[in-house]
Amino acid sequence: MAIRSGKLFNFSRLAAIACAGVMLASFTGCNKTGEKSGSDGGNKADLKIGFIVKQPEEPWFQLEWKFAHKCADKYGFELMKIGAPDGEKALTAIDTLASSGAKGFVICTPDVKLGPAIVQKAKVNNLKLIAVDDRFLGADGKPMEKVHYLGISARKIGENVGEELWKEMQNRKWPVEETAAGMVTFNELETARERTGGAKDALVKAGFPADKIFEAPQKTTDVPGAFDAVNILLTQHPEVKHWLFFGLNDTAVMGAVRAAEGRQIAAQDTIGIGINGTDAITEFEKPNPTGFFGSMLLSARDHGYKTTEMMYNWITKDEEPPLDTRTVGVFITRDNYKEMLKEQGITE
Ligand code: FCA
Repeated sequence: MAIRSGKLFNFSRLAAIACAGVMLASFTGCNKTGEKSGSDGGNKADLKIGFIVKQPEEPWFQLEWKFAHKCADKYGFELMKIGAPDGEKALTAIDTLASSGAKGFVICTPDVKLGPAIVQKAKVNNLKLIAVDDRFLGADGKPMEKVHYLGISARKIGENVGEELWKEMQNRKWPVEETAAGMVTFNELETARERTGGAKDALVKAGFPADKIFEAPQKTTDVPGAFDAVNILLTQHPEVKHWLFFGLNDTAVMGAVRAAEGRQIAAQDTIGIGINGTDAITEFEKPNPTGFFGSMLLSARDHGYKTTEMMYNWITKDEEPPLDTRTVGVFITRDNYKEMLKEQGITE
């Protein structure tokens, strides 16, 4: 299932293709034309690198794969893309990679607590490993700082979300007394805690009352998970006229916005700001504005291409990547998203 189209791509179609692919086969690989390598002494076409993601149906992960694929195309190795929505599939995926002769893999794990098991499996199979997006947790519950990691500057990006929410609330001249914020949380994940915590702190710093920021814990990090969480919150607060929504990513905010719509809260009474900038596209493309106001567009190129390139250089040139690399985000709305997506190489 090669995702090669460089054209403006239809995320929902891609998602459907991905799901089908994931169900039909546990992994997909893309053969490259042979090219003799230098220092690794082998044929580059024989080199295999894995890229495992936790939610292959999410547009963000589609993009990571797309950029990882570009890296494989450039260097001429085989990329093995594997969707692993649960722990068992993630561990099996590593075995699959090992038995196929892969030399390393990049992974966004479905469960950060699997960190020690993944490290162990990689070690036994002599596979190099880079964690992307979600940092592993050790048995002591602390981040595994010795595992190479590339992720977002989660706190800073969260703070930007809070600042933009406040700015737009001022634009709309909403009185603080009539407004509340729905914070869709997923506290099991460090990067999620930092994002939502950063947004909350920035809102409070700007002057938003802390006691009007209500948590809506999502059980699953998808649209239904956020929808259910926010639906409960809206039932509890029928007095609120205007809502701000934020969460771990676009999906969380999309669920929140759908829940508000379900309760007949108008789009102009809702300001949702997500993170990823990927699921946001379908919202911005709707003819009439929805409550999904904006998103922090992350660099899928860095998360997909750069991690894969780091892995390639590590395997072929023994260049060890930095232990911790962080990426930034830029704010997009209906007004600038087309231009920003082009700038990021997401669309042409
Ligand atoms: C986490 C989220 C994704 C994306 C990524 C950078 O894995 O679940 O949606 O935001 O971090």
